[in-house]
Amino acid sequence: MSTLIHNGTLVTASETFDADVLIDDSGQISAIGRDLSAPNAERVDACGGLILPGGVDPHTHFELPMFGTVSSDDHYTGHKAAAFGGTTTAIDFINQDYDSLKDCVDAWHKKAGDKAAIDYSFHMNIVNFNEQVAKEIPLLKEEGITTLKIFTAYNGVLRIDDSSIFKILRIAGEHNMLTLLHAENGDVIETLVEEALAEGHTSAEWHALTRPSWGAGDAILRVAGMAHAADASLYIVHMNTAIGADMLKYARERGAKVMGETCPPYLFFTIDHMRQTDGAKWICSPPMRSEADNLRLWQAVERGEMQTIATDHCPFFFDGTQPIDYEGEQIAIPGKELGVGDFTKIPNGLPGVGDRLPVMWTEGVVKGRITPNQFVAMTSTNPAKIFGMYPRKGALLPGSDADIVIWNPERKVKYGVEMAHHRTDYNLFEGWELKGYPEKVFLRGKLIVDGDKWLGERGGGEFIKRKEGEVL
Ligand code: DUC
Ligand code: ZN
Ligand code: ZN
Repeated sequence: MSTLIHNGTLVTASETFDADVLIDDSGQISAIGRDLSAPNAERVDACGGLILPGGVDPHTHFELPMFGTVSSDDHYTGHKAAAFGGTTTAIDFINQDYDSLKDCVDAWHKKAGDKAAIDYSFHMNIVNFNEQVAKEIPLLKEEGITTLKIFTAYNGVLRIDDSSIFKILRIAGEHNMLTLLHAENGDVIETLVEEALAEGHTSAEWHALTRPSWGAGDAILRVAGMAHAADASLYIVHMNTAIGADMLKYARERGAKVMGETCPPYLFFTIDHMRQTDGAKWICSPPMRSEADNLRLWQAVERGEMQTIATDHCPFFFDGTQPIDYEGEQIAIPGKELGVGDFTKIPNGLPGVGDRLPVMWTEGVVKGRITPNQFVAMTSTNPAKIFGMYPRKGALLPGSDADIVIWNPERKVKYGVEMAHHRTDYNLFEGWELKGYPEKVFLRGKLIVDGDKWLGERGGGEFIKRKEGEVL
């Protein structure tokens, strides 16, 4: 059965125009135009709202083991929350838990396959580098994985040395793969954490105080320099600092193929939130900074110095001893309470996959900081292009998957944990008045969210084999 969406205004990364969208029975867009005639199609009235390509979140961590617990959204619950917030594709990170990268990929498929409720893909973390891994990296492309992630922090766990980073960048450059960078200074962090604990500093804000913001700046510049020398492209994840934004701009102006991503919390919150009694709610890495950092990051978003807005969604309960109701079941998953009395034991990560579009629309578009087209570019089209899924994803074009959000720009909501659908017990935007919200969400032509109703299903998401991406 084909579907005709009418009475709406299309918003793409570059244009805004009134048109109908015809979706064929294979779930692809077959035509876009005014007053399309499709007598046999089911008609969906957009009620004068906006028609956007589904959001693409290139940075999530579902069911990620950490500090003796696990992030509390899995590939079903996290996908459901994403869909309610207008996101129809998410890219998760594979842990390098086995010697062979193929085994790591298979393990992540096993975790996600039966649960996925939106379309999805994976990046490969490289936390151990050797000859065998070097040989296997290009083979990931056959699996539809064209991106790697490396870390300059988490000494002894995730971090690799600069020589390995340079070699990985060279392999990636040679094979047109993109390397993602978690940029902090692991040695400085290790020293400061040791000292802080020895001096009895245990509260949440010490998580930020032991991770100085210049560490992001130095790591970005250093690795951008290596990427330039390796003729490779680089993408800085979860940018949280003014100095990082400055270094990104510096590197791009000098021809390095470097791109940047930020996440909504870094635009609004500061270390002062971590000083509150519930400060653990804001603990993630890299951490919240200052108002000056918030402002510089907004400036980078507004000016297009930053290419994407993702979430780094990695939720934990604030109090994992108290169950919440989730789809009629009582669920409690150990969370931030594990670090009461020791900030180094608080699981790192925040909820956000469902917050991204509604929060960025209100704070970005309604407040006049970005245009609706910039909003679509940063939350959907650019991630699809950078990560090799365009124009299948991130586009409203004939032949694109009909991942479509009917967006009601007039709908006002009081946002918070109840609306967000994340499987956790808190939301960072609790009580925020938002204007603009998804009304209906389609995944490959199938209606999966209708107002407050969930129509999606476990296993309804498809793995997207990605191609080489673009450098924006
Ligand atoms: N940072 C977090 O806070 N959580 C998961 C991974 C990461 O980089
Ligand atoms: Zn990271
Ligand atoms: Zn992350």
